[in-house]
Amino acid sequence: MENRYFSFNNRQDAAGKLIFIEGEQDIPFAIARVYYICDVPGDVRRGFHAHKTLRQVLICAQGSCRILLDNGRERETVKLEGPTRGLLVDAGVWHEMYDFTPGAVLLVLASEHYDESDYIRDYDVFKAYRKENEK
Ligand code: T46
Repeated sequence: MENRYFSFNNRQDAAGKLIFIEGEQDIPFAIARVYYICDVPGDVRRGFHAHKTLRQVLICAQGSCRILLDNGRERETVKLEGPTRGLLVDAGVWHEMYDFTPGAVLLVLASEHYDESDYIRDYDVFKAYRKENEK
């Protein structure tokens, strides 16, 4: 499975670190929405869905977590750590997020506004959707 990673610009000096990300320049889409996930207990798994059209870049701005990615044929687990590293989760990829360290903050840049009808939350439906769309 070919995952796409980003390494974001940062300016660091004695006063700390500043990281900046520009839509359509540093990532391959315009940013329509930003959300972040925090206070996740270490034994909890989130996600369990794919999106039909939404593209997202995930950044573990604080701490670390693991992301399971599944394109319907292959599964892979990625460890996300550090505010300058981004992972593209493209449309049609089943994903789960887990192993959040205490205080971890998962920042998400999304290509679209929130739309529940874009979610596929059933794994069997996801498999059938992938099969149908690969024809
Ligand atoms: C994703 C992964 C990485 C909203 O009302 N607006 C929003 O923009 C979002 C993202 C969520 N919500 C609501 C929908 C649910 O009632 O917040 C609640 C929790 O969302 P969900 O259970 O989908 O959370 P996760 O962590 O399983 O998934 C989230 C995103 O929803 C999803 O798009 O790809 O993070």
